[in-house]
Amino acid sequence: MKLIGMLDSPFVRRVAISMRLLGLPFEHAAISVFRGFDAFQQINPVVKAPTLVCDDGRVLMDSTLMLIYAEALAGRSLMPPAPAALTRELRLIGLALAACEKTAQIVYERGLRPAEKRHAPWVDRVTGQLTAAYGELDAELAAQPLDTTEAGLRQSGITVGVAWTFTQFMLPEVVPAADFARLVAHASAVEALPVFRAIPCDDTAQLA
Ligand SMILES: N[C@@H](CCC(=O)N[C@@H](CS)C(=O)NCC(=O)O)C(=O)O
Repeated sequence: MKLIGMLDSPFVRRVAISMRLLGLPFEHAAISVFRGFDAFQQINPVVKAPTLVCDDGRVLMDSTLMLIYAEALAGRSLMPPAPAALTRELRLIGLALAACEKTAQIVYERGLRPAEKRHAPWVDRVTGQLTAAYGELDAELAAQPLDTTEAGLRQSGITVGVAWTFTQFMLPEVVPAADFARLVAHASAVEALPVFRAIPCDDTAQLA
């Protein structure tokens, strides 16, 4: 299997960390959807990161769909099986993915759209959504912290940690760390784990 995409993309990074935790071997090609557009297009004409090239040659998109495949290959899941625990798990992952999406929208607005064409009400809307997602996540962690041991880590713990690190890497002034103490504590704990350290948020790239 080959995972394509830069590790400053939280979507790529959550797949890489999960596959490593699941014990699945894979190659990684750090190709940017922007600077490496032509090379990326040769592998996946849709140019979405992450892209997963499976051993049968099929090309998958969307991190959540890849994780379904990865878990089927590994024969085990990073999700809790019981419905009550699963709804919380899915809610946390959904909030973290929304935060990643909103962070990326602001990064794209700043990096790709000419200054004179930026639309402040849109940026304000997205910023409000981003802040709301992290507010909800911080409250969830205050009510019940997540397991941050490598043995006990679930998909929610991975995705929340990866999301927070991504936003702090890209937009620290938009989401002040001082306002989200539980998220800071969670991310600090998981980023210290060997599996997170082995797959760092790539600080050499500006845009995934
Ligand atoms: N829902 C997707 C989101 C993936 C995504 O938006 N990736 C960004 C990079 S962080 C991308 O491919 N951007 C280029 C584009 O959409 O044209 C997932 O979970 O994989």
